Amino acid sequence: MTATTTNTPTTGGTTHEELAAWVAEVAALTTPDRVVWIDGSREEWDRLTEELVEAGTFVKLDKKENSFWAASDPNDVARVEDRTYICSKTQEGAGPTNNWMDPDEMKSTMTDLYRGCMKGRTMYVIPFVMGHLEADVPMYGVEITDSAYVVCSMRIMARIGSEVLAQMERETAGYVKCLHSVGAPIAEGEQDVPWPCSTTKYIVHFPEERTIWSFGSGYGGNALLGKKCYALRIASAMAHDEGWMAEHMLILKLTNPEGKVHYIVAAFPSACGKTNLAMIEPTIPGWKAEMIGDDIAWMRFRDGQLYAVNPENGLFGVAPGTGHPTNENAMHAIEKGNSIFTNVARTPDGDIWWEGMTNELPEQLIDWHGEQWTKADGEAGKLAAHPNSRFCTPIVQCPVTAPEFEDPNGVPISAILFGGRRKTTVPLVTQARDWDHGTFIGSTVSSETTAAAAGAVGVVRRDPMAMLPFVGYNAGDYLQHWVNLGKEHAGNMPAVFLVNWFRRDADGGFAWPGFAENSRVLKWIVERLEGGGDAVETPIGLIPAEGALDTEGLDATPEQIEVASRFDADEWRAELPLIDEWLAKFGDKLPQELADELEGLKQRLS
Ligand code: OXD
Ligand code: MN
Repeated sequence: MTATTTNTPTTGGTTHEELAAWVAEVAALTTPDRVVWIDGSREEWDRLTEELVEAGTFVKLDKKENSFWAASDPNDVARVEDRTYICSKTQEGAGPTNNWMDPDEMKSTMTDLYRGCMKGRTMYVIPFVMGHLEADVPMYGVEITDSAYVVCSMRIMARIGSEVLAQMERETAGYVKCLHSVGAPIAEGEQDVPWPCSTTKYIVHFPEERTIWSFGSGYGGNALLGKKCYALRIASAMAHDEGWMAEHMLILKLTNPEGKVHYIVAAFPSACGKTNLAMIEPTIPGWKAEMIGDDIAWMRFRDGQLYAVNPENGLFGVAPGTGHPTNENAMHAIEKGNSIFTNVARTPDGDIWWEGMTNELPEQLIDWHGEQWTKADGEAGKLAAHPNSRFCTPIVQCPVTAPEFEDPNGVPISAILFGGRRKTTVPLVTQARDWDHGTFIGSTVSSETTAAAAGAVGVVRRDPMAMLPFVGYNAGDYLQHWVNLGKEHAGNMPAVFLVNWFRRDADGGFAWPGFAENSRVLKWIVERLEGGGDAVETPIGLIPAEGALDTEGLDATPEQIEVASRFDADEWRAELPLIDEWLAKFGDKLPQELADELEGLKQRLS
């Protein structure tokens, strides 16, 4: 794009010359009818939500204050990983797990797509910061978008608006350029649709330039560019260069009955219960859990210790499976309103519903397609909400949000948990022997796929550190970065654990009750951190010794607990070729330390 100015009618503006020039350049290319600088105020939210109601994108919910329902185009319901690119300067920079295209070629293709793409629309400019404005290094971004739905969602998910812009102006700050268009210009006389999008979709990252270009989708991680695109893909590249970590992890504060606090982070692939774990209500007496983050952790070393902050300001949770029986805290957060619900079902009296919200099916609903749905439909297996439907809610509304959420310096981390959704093989909990072993465990995390990404559901795929779709550079270099940090900060790295709540028993049911009962596993983990918690060595790491897990009052038979938590050498021997095949993908980028770990595992299992 060449720098040009534009005569497009504009509300707002900036003294940040470089930013002003970029905005003018984008406006000249995309030719919107008007440009609006977003101030982040309540008045602005009211105006935009009203406009979205008028446009048919939003339905105002009578039963939830200041809350709205939206349904996307049925072809725009999830992150599109096959359309997501890391356009590093070289293909090797993107590595074996990312789509790549030459950046110049991609820019040329997308510049053609962007030309005139905002015709008939408003172009919004959203100044935002991921993390805190008061951080030592504030992590600025500016998203240009032609979607008011994106503006409203970003106002929940990030800290946005005038205050951010004013600070950027004072500092003449650098920022991540995030360009988004739904890719649906409105021709003269043409009527807009409630959910504009395009059949051509590109979610593109230029990691060296810290730039994001997204086209064609209005949904979630494809469009709210502060989240996956910036806080994970671009931030992971920054973190690699600058010696920190940007991870797909929740942040949890645990307080034991003696009042001792531990902060842990946990990485799970999308839609594996991260939000539920982040808001867990322990079932064991005297224990307290509070949330600092539910999806992303940025971790930096301070005084030799690893500290985590949550760069986000909102929850963008998978709705189905979040409900009164499983996550009362999320329901309380939602109850307070100020939320956007996308692709969930509506009740006739203006509330929302999704599978798993209640044990009982409602009598009557309007499903996410806007069609009538009855209890009989539900009993016949017809879903009322899309499996990847979402609630978008301010994080501070959650009753278990810890005060430390507001601390720009974050919290010191004592343990990292990895998890996935596995019917077999992976025990309830395993502790890694040391950092390299923990990195090896993280690099081989596997899970059955879910609806969070487009594609088949239920297929086992490797998802290193739950970052497969989110590493913004060569995943071999990413693993090496983990290994290197362990060497650089030897003795100060968190302990690493692998968990699996999803193992099945002989009847095919879940062997472990999961949800709040996972607090029993957290208790053992904290005991291990404090030098207690009996464990036995196995070839895959340390697992709880018999009787070491607190199972008092647990509604599970001893056989089920055994099935959930046992190490099975045969299952692991069957797993080895799969791990072999996975790590072979990295070729000579596979860190030697991880190759050695694999060799060690093979020997211990032989
Ligand atoms: C998410 C995801 O939206 O991981 O958090 O897909
Ligand atoms: Mn996620």
